[in-house]
Amino acid sequence: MYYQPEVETMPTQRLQALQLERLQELANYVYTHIPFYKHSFDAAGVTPADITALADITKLPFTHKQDMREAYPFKMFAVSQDEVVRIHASSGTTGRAVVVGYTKQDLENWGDCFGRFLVAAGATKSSIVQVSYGYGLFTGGLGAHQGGEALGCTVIPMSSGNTRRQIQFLNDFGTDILCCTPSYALHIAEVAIEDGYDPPSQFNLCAALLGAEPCSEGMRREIEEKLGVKVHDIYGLSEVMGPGVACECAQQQGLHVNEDHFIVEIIDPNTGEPVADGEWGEAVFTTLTKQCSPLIRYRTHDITRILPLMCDCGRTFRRIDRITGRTDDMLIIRGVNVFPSQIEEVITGFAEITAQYQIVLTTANHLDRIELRVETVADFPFDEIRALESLRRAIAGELRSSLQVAVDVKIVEPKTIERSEGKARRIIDEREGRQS
Ligand code: DLL
Repeated sequence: MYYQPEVETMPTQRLQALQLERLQELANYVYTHIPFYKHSFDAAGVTPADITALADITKLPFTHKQDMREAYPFKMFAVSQDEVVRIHASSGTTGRAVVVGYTKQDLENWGDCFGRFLVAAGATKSSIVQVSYGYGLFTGGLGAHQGGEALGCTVIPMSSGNTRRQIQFLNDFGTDILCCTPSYALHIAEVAIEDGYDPPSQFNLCAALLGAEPCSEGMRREIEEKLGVKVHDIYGLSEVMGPGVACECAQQQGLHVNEDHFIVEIIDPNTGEPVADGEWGEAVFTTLTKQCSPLIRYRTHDITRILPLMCDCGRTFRRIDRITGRTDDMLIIRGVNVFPSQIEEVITGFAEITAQYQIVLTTANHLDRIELRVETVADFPFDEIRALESLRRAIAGELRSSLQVAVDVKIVEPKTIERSEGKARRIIDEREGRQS
């Protein structure tokens, strides 16, 4: 039921005392080991000694992705090179790569954090865990891998891709737990069904730990039905740890943050001020135990909120709601703010189309134009113009009434939208002067 019960169910007061102790140590540690933090604390007029209560965290300056980029490659490392045993890095397609280092202890903590997720999803030592996140500089593959090994599971290091082989192993090895992105899980399910499998009755899967991208409730239900699994949303980011930051328990009502390792704050992204529990805002993380790449108040740009009530599962770690999107993903369609995940939620309500979609942004007469491409399920009568037109109108109408947005809907033939083996590319930005 728990991987580390004494920690995961720690009474709130004790947990907060532990967090404060660790935060004070961390403030000292970064101030004396990372010049960037010495400068930023000095510029903000704050010293480590000013942290006397957890609420004092707001006195500390934020860390931004740009700060990490400027520190490329190793200027934010707090330990000497002989203590660094692993490096991960972001792809760097939109700028310099963000490089994050790990000591042996960092890797051990990471394994424990992910081990907790596996146990929350029902895994035991005898489980077979198929890791179909990409291995490499991306944290998904190796992060899930060491969680499985920490728990003592049998880990299959599949990485992403080679979908038919994935399916063969799911079937032949009797995999219990699948770890990959939601869009890849859906793709695996579709290909398996196309190849004549009935996953719920033929596969032994009981849970899937899916994350690295948003997944609407509609998409979650579709994956659960098609694969016959319970889907647990898992959240993390390379800068903070990788997968290991927060995960849903069996209740599937919000993601428990590993609060002995991280402090989560929710702020108003415009003012930087904290918002009340239950209010939506940007998640900000402080790492409490990282040795190589510790971070103070890292701005994630991910939108979520704290769920104020205690969870029935007995874990005392607070929960964040599922990430609805990123502040930089928000589309403004004729003045209305909308996240791709909200569009996904609406379209997954239509049985005639799949959960695969793309949002194409173009410029027409100096105005943004938004086209939503969706594809029909294989048995939809695609050649019947009237059926197609009435479906198109129904989708556009539902988007208008639920989200108040007017979107051009284009229905395309089955299997024509690009499938993803990692994070899905949902937005194609072809607006003048931009590229995605
Ligand atoms: O995606 C780490 C990860 C791997 C998490 C595997 C979960 C599973 P990055 O590539 O640095 O790291 O991307 C981090 O992905 O800031 C979010 O915008 C998004 N993201 C991650 N998990 C979720 C999720 C990994 N469960 C960025 N729901 C984050 C929605 C997510 N978005």
